[in-house]
Amino acid sequence: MSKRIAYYPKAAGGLDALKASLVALQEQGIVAKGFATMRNANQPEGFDCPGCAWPDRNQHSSFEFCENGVKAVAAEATSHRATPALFADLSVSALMAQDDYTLEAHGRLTEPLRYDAASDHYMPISWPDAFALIASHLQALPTPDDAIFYTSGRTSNEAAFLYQLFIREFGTNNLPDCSNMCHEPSGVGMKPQIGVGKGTVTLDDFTKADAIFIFGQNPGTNHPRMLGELRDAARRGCRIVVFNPLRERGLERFADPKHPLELLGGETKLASHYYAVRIGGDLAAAKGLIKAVLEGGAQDERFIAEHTEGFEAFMQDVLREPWLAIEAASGLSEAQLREAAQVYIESNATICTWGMGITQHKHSVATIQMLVNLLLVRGNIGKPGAGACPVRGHSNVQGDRTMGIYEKPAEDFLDKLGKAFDFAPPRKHGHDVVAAIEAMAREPGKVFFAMGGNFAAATPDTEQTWQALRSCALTVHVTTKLNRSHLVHGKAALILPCLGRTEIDMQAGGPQGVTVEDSMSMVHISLGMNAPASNQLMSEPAIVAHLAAATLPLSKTRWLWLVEDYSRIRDKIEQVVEGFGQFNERLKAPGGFYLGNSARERRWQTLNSRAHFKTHGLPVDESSALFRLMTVRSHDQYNTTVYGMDDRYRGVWGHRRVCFINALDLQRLGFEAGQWIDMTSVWADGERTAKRFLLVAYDIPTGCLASYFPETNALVPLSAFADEARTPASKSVPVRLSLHIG
Ligand SMILES: Nc1nc2c(c(=O)[nH]1)N[C@H]1C(S)=C(S)[C@@H](COP(=O)(O)OP(=O)(O)OC[C@H]3O[C@@H](n4cnc5c(=O)[nH]c(N)nc54)[C@H](O)[C@@H]3O)O[C@H]1N2
Ligand SMILES: Nc1nc2c(c(=O)[nH]1)N[C@H]1C(S)=C(S)[C@@H](COP(=O)(O)OP(=O)(O)OC[C@H]3O[C@@H](n4cnc5c(=O)[nH]c(N)nc54)[C@H](O)[C@@H]3O)O[C@H]1N2
Ligand SMILES: [Mo]
Repeated sequence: MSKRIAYYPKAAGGLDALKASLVALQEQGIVAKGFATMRNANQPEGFDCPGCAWPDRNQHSSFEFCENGVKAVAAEATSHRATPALFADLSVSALMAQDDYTLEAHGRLTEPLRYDAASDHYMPISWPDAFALIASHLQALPTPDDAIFYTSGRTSNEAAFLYQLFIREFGTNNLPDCSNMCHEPSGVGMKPQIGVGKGTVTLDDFTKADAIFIFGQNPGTNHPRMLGELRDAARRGCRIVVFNPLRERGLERFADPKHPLELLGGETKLASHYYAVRIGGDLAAAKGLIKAVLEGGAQDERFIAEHTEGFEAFMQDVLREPWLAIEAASGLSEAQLREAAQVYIESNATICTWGMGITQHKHSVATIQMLVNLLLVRGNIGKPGAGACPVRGHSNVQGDRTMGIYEKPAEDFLDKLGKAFDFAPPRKHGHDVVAAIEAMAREPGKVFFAMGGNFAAATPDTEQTWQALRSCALTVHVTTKLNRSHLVHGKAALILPCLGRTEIDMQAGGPQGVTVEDSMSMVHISLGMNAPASNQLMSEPAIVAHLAAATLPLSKTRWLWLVEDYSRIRDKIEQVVEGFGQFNERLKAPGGFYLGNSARERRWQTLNSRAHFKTHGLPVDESSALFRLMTVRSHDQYNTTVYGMDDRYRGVWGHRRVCFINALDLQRLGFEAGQWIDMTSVWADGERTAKRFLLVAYDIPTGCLASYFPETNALVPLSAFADEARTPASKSVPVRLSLHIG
């Protein structure tokens, strides 16, 4: 393994992105199939890329190249298989000793598997026996609330809708999902403020904005197709203003692999202004921007008077906030903030985008509300080229929520669901991710069921989460590939292998398509085209239907009939979910249809039909003696799926256990780059340590550290989460460092 850690001088994208894609296809043994498959990614007649939730341009005809999209597709279309022979060969303890990269590299699972405690091996089980086993466990629970049903965000609308229906007919709202760890604060913050919890912009707005402000997001790695929009925007003179503790290569310069000249070395400068805000400093930074706007009298008086509420009190609070306090909390100078505010003032239409750098903090809801305040103060919601753009992660995480994957469902949604399927849905709110872990740890004997994802690795407080999962009576994972969660199992355990997006989903009524909703509320169809990885795979909707039929003998829902033809499921969705009228019909339009957004039309669905300014003080930093660690993604991973050991744009090769630190901090500690350290997080309930990380001197503000997740999840205390939204605060872990011994 190479130990080289070096600066990466080039623009993001370019030839290196093409090379990396080819390597990904080679590693999966699918060069020819890979190219054929990629031609169908994000095409009107193709499948929706499982990579991320960034939208596609309507009816585009040319192949939209995306390196990390290729990796995501290649990982699914791989030629490698994890067959029962692998599990006969390796016990669960033996597999446990392998790292995440190796587990992933075993390839696609081919048959349902049951854990055999006597031998500590997974063994094949038939689908009917698997369903019967789950049904008997569920039926034996003292109350339906003893079951927990997790969802990751790749699950299609059809599967998600059936899944939540099954769970609610079974009798619980215990529906934690990956959103709880992701953009939950965006919805929680925006809903009371502007009446919607989703982004208010469409792709078209990116072609009209005068300025785009990007907070806490790394699109070069996580939403590479966004770089194409930023490139075009920069080229027509739109100003791109970035707030990020790290100088992310993908936000600085981009060479679009679709343009031959750029492949040969031409490139576009993206960010016109880059501010290395300190970790957790964005609320203060946004408040500083607003203060500069107000001091210059540059607010949009007309919009404020016509559409908003609470401006006077808000303005007084902002004007009272001392610049010194803003500077200390943001890590940026008054001059820097005034400079950024000037860009904002000169722009007639501004978009604000944000990602995990904003949501995964204790004060994330307040920060998001301050970003929305920033937009409102100059009327930047509900006009072309302007608006709020929380950039979602998983390709259908937004759609899953729309379909009812939510532990706190609206009464109105439950009313309609109960009416459409003739049953009485449970009304008591269920567990989110953090509460689910607490409940499993507190009360042994539960059933944990996961529709995708990697709960054991993605969640905080690894030790406590693992203990929680291990105290379950049964754990079940519907999945495409082997991951850590299948090995950290309950007394009984099942792995149920399913079809992926890229594969043909054949049901009694012929090949089926599924639908997804992207980050900008476009709903469209996704049609697989590859032969399934094994002839024993079932689709997610079919798995839910068979499980429901086995578990709920008295259900009035015609489960198996519904999955013969998914348009039947869509007819039901139409009856229950707002905005899906004539669902099947409207899907026929190439590129699908737009769900609409009331705030975009300046209809404020709040209690008094106005948009609200929300006043917030600066967060208090209680642990200034410690470092603040942000746990981020490398360029070679998809959440907990590790594709490789490099992080090209940050110049890291061959390592994942690294800790980025400012050279001044190294000096202060008397440490040197290249030394191995342990990180210990300090929290009210005690200390947690993760061992053996390589120090890398990096351009990051002093007092701030960065490292990759999931390796660092052991450090995130379960009770460290966002106020109101309860999203783990995995971007501000208070830690100290010590030299690693041994
Ligand atoms: N290839 C690939 N694509 C992905 C994923 C993946 O893992 N791999 N994951 C998907 C998912 S589920 C999601 S949610 C998205 C995630 O996409 P991002 O939101 O880009 O996620 P992170 O890598 O966690 O990066 C967060 C960024 O925020 C910055 N940051 C951290 N703390 C702060 C802060 O306090 N303030 C500011 N201003 N910035 C901060 C970091 O330096 C980093 O640049 O991507 C999706 N797409
Ligand atoms: N410390 C720290 N922790 C974090 C984050 C962070 O930034 N820092 N980010 C958080 C975020 S934003 C998110 S969204 C969560 C992600 O949490 P999860 O969604 O739970 O995790 P993933 O790694 O995306 O799940 C990957 C697994 O999904 C399965 N899979 C892939 N495709 C399919 C499919 O089509 N169907 C099914 N059934 N299964 C499939 C495969 O088994 C694969 O191993 O992690 C969170 N955890
Ligand atoms: Mo996410």
